[in-house]
Formats: sequence, C-alpha cells, structure tokens
Amino acid sequence: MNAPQPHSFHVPEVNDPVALAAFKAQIAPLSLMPLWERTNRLVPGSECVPAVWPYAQTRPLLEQACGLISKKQADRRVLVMENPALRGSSYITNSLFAGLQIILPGEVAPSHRHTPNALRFVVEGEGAYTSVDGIKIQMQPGDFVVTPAWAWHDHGNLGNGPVVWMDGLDTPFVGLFGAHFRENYADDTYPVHCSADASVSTYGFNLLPTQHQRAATDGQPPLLVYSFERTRQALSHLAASPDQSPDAAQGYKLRYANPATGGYPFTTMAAFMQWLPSGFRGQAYRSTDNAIFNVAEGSCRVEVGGQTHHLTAHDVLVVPPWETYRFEADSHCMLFSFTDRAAQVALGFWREEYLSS
Ligand code: 1HN
Repeated sequence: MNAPQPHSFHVPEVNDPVALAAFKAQIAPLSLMPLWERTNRLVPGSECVPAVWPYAQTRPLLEQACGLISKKQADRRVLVMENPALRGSSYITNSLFAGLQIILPGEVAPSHRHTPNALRFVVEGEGAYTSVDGIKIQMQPGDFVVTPAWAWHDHGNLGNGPVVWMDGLDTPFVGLFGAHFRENYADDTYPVHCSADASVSTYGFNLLPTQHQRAATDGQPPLLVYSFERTRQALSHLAASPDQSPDAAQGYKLRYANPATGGYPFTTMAAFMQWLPSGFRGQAYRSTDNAIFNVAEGSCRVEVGGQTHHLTAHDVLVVPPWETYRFEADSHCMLFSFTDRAAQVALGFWREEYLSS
C-alpha cells in the first residue's frame, strides 16, 4: 500500500492588505465581519471596577430621600449602587443589580411581580416584613430573604423606626435574554395566607415532608428566609470545631442552600455568610464571581485593585470577576455576600484561584 499522499491543491501565499480591506468593506453592508479582526477581549475579567459604598455615607442619603419622595411615589425607595465603570446601566456588575432600600414605619411598598429573582439582606431596623406569594416574612437585621422569580411581593414596616435592607437582583440576566416581564397586583398588598415560620419549621431542620416531590416540581425554593441568628450559630460552631480550619482566603464561609436540593437558593445567584476570625490574614484570591459583600458585623480590611479599603458594619463592597483581593481582620468580621456563582456553575464557567502573595 502506498502511503497517503499530501493533498495536492495549492494553498496560496496571501499578503494583500489592500484587497483584505476592500473585502471587509464589501461584506460590511451584509452585516458580516471577519472574525480574524475581532477586537473583543478574550480574557477573564470585565470592565467593572472594585468599589465601596460606606454606610456612613449612604445611611444619611437614604434618610434624606425619605424627605423627598414617599414610598407610594417611589414604589420602592431604593438608592441604586451603580458600578462607576457602568454609568447609566443601573448595574453594580455586568450580571447583578444591588440597591439599598429604606422603608419608614407605616409605609407599604405595593405588591408586584417580575421575572428577575430578588434577594434581601436586612441591614438595620426592626418591624419590617415582606410578603412573598402570600407568605409573610418578618425581617430581622442580618436575615437573608429569597424572593423567587415571578413571586408577588410587597413590603411593610410595622415597627417604630426606619428599616433598611440591601436588594440584590439578577435583572442583567433577564435583560440579556430579553425576558423581563413585570406586573402590579390590583391591590397594594397580596393576601397573606401563612407566615414563613411554617416553612422554617418544616424545611429548616434537616427534614423534608415525605410528599415533598410535588413542591419541588413547582420550582419554588421551599425556604424563603434564613435567620441571622441561626446562620451565626452555624458559623460559630464551625469555627469552634477542632477539625475545621478556616479557608486560607475566605475564613469560615458557609453557602446558603436550598434545603430540598442542596443547591443554590436561585438559578442565578448564590449567597454566603463568612466569618473572619480576629487576626485573620487572608491569602490573595480571585474567582469569576461577580461578588457583592455587605459587612454584617465587625470590621475588616480588603486589598483590591491596588487599594486598601477599611470596611465597617453595613458597608458594601463590589469585587469584579477575576479581580484579586485579600481580606484581613484585626477584630472579628461577619460578611454577607451574593454573587452570580449559581449561574456560572450551571453553565460550566465558574473558576477560582488562590494566589501566593
Ligand atoms: C424590586 O422589585 C424591588 O421589590 C427592589 O423591593 C429593587 C430593583 C429593580 C427591579 C425591581 C422590591 C428592585 C426591584
């Protein structure tokens, strides 16, 4: 048998920049362009920049907004934290929205629903509730609350002082897909049919109802509120356990889980609470998460983007994807965060790296 012959057709030597430019001009009116001239970045990271919103700055502005616009006028009295590199987008990263919402005693934020998923992290104040598809959830500082896509939700404040929380939404995803639907409920409030206590006592104790499958196929996460008290307890037990050591970059860190699946509480967003013990000196770290942190308690330092930021209670920090950062804590620090990790893991994109510093 003869060895296979190399193909015989002639591959021309091409080097005619004038003809190439003419070709490019020729195909442009047909909405075609040469891939070989693509200028898009093909490296990890985005145009987003790290940024901090100190609560000492945002808190008085939230109060000022209360004197300028009623909850009714505003629908939601939210100060949007917009990434300085994404002016005009209203997004804190390319994939996430974050805002700070204030509600005064007696106010109601009327019921509506939309396709974006929303989460709340309660920052300050007692007596507020949110009602999610008729399940009434009391909100305490440090609590993490889930508002799934297309669930009716209204908020109210039955306490004696203002209540502030951080809203996190996946609106950029919905915008990317062109799937943003939204409607207002006919009344200000959606009829309440039960309290979240029932879901906590059913799903919050490592037990599932035997007929749970039915609920699972509804797609609704069965647990809508994760109390700070229990999260803190879980973290302090983890930290006290002799066979657990802190993560070199993240300290002691727990992920909020859908108790029926062990998965994330949303299809897009992941949420975490971490504890940096006093004296913690973290290793430099980066991941593809678009991450928003909110200091729940204590204080820490973060080195990111060539700057060192001192963070204290309720300050907000955004860390863009694949940006290196490093935590240090002199006294202890409790940090809530949410990211787009759920979507990235599902899509096979998510990566992380520990760096030697
Ligand atoms: C929304 O519905 C709320 O329900 C808060 O409190 C912030 C930001 C963008 C779109 C919808 C809320 C929001 C939002």
